[in-house]
Amino acid sequence: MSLLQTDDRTITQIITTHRNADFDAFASMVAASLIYPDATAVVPRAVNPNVRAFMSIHKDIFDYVDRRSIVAESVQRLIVVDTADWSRLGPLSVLKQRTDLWIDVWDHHEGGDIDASWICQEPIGATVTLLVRRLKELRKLITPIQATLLLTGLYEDTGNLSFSSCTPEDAYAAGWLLDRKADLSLVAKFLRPAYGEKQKDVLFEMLKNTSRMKVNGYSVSISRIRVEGHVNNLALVVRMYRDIVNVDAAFGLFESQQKNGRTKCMLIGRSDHDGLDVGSLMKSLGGGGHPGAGSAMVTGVNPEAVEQMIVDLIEGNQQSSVQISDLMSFPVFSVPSHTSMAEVAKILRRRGCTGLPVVDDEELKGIISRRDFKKIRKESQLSSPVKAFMSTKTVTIQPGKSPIQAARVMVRHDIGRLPVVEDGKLIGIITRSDAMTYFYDLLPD
Ligand SMILES: [Mn+2]
Repeated sequence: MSLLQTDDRTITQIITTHRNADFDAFASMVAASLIYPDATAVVPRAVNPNVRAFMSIHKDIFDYVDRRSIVAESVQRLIVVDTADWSRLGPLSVLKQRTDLWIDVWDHHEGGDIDASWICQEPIGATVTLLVRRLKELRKLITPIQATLLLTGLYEDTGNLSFSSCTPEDAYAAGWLLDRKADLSLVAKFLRPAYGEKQKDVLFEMLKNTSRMKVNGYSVSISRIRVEGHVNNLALVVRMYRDIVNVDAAFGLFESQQKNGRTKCMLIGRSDHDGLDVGSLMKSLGGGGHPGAGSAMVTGVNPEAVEQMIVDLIEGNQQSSVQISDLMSFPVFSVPSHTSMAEVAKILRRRGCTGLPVVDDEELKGIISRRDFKKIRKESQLSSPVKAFMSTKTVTIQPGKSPIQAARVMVRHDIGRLPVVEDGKLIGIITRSDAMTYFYDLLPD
């Protein structure tokens, strides 16, 4: 800890953040200390291992103290970054009792029970972005090292600006930090520290037991591993695992035996798919996180049950969202199977479409498309019924499936439209452009 703090100065203003501080939390403290020059940063004792590594290298650059240097009674102003929850502040939560305390909060999470005197709380990619906004307004000069640290926090919480929680302002903030000489190779180094022997062992163990499954159209891998003692950086291991196994979402379920004999499960998830929000999934299990990454600690539940809970939550996640039936077109224009090819050609031309479903008594018999006309060898065949030329191996989809699943089926079979079928009956059709409409949020209200 820094020795710059001398005993003759009473600390009256402090900046702090949540326990297990990540880069966004730590960098936000550093940014806050530029905004509040009279305040002293109090780093929680528990910080993430990669943040710890950063701090040990940069000891002399940032001025911070341990909470033991703080006399709670002398504090007049408390500045909290990256959380708005007393329970996440650790021992400093004793300040909750104080009624005369001025409290400033900077946070990008929802909710929290800190009754702030002043608050800046917005749903944005990183807390750092909120502080950069103020640094810009104040025209503060920051050093390349500070810019690098701030960018590391911003990149960590936005998945290098790729998570769906990332906003344009996060990207502009990143640009501003790059302008101030943030070093991208250092950012990458801090966010992806080298793997130690223990991490490698865990990763190899996970890869040995790899299993993949399909849950509501998502490829998912859940790996259960028994770990002895404490292993740092399991989140990195899970990220690496997801990259190698190449699934939409990977989960590591790390079991360890507690002193009282009960099993403790550390659950860490990584998602590379916008539709699968690992953070909200973990929230349902008592943890938290962001759309791309999250974790939860589950005790007293057997690991099989935790595995089943993950699967159920992913299934539930899909059901609550948009289904094919919300996007499909209906009624569907179709032709009966006795229609002549000449008639079909006319209809296709008139309607300007490339294919039509063939339906008898609401039942889908096949699909006729422009391509099928290539099968016609002589003029006289134009008077033959469509059933002789239509393709009967039609790919269909059920109304309860998701737009993502529809898009995947269309890509896999190289088709632009999918008949929506329920109990053998054609009830609608979904086209590639319907699916695109959904993905680009152009859905009508
Ligand atoms: Mn954050």
